[in-house]
Amino acid sequence: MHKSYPSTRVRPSPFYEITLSEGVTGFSAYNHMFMPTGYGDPEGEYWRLIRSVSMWDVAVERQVQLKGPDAAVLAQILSSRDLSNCKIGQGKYVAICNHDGILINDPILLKLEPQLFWLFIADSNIWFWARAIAAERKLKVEISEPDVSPLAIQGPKAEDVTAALFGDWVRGLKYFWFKETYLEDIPLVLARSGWSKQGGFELYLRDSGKAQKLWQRVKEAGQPWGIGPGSPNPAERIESGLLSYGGDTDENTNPFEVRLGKYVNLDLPDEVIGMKALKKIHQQGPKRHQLGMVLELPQAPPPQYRWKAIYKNGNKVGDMTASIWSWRLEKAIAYALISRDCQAGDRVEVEVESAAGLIGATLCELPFL
Ligand code: THG
Repeated sequence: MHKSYPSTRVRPSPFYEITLSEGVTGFSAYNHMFMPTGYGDPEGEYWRLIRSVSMWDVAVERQVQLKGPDAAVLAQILSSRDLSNCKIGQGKYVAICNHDGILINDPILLKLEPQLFWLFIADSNIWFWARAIAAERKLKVEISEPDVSPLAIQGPKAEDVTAALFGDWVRGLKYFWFKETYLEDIPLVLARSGWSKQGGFELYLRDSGKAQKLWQRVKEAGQPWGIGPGSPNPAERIESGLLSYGGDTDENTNPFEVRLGKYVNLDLPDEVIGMKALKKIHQQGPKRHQLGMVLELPQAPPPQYRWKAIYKNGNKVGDMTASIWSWRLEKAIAYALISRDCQAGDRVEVEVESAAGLIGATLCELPFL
């Protein structure tokens, strides 16, 4: 797939043209692609996701394909989660760390065959990383980017829409499990997955030439439930406690600091990258943790209210990494990456550029909802 693009700088999603015709109003850059971020009605798009069903072009969730006799070995060397019990047809949320135990991606890993894996990566280049590690460890594995583009269907009615398209068997699919299938002549992988806690599926389109047709079929099938275009939703994901790698993490963040400790298996062998460091970090105790924060702000925080210093009793104790207006809570909420000395219930202050200078906030446990 790499070679067929005009440039590596910005690569088009196969849904790009159709999102334009749907009235997309903004994009973000992710994995050298443009990801739609909205269709002009943030509150309407939020409630559609919470109350009915939304469809998202998330082709930016690019795959790194591992194929060959050592594919499973490489998948495990890259992941700090034990994959020995991962079945064919199953996906797992995994942490990829560097040699210092720092989080460098948090993909969903799919095991398609004994020697075939896809890593659905967040926004950092794991294609290079996997190739370098495979070469250094002399592994027999081919690393490539397949022609696979995710389209997400998310919301409480997502299951009805997906069942209308594929049949009632989809209702029995377990979380992160998937099945290779077709919609008419459109080759797909169908997974119960997605970056929201409202329930839903992801359709992994295996032929980018059929993107327009897939979008139209999903849109038609979703009409009875009021489907409409959307995008990964910043308010819902913060309410739900989902991590955004690169947004909520910095170059020193380890998985224990951002609530991924439950996906780290410290009994894995030291050949797993970062394992030695992770054991040490765990033993010494991570310095920071990720908490929620309710801001003393009666309106939506402006977009620049991210990566702002948090103070307690005049000392810097952490950073506010993201903030948003929650329409369900009717509060300005945020994520804090903050010293373990601070806990839920503590009152802190956030350094933002406003007439007030500092704004008050109260720490809380995640998720908010
Ligand atoms: N879908 C697919 N690939 C992806 C994403 C996606 N790759 C990049 C990015 N998003 C990966 N990040 C996440 C982060 C959290 C979750 C999924 C992808 C998630 N977490 C749940 C939680 O934290 O509660 C459940 C985790 C679990 O139970 O194992 O769903 O969206 N294809």
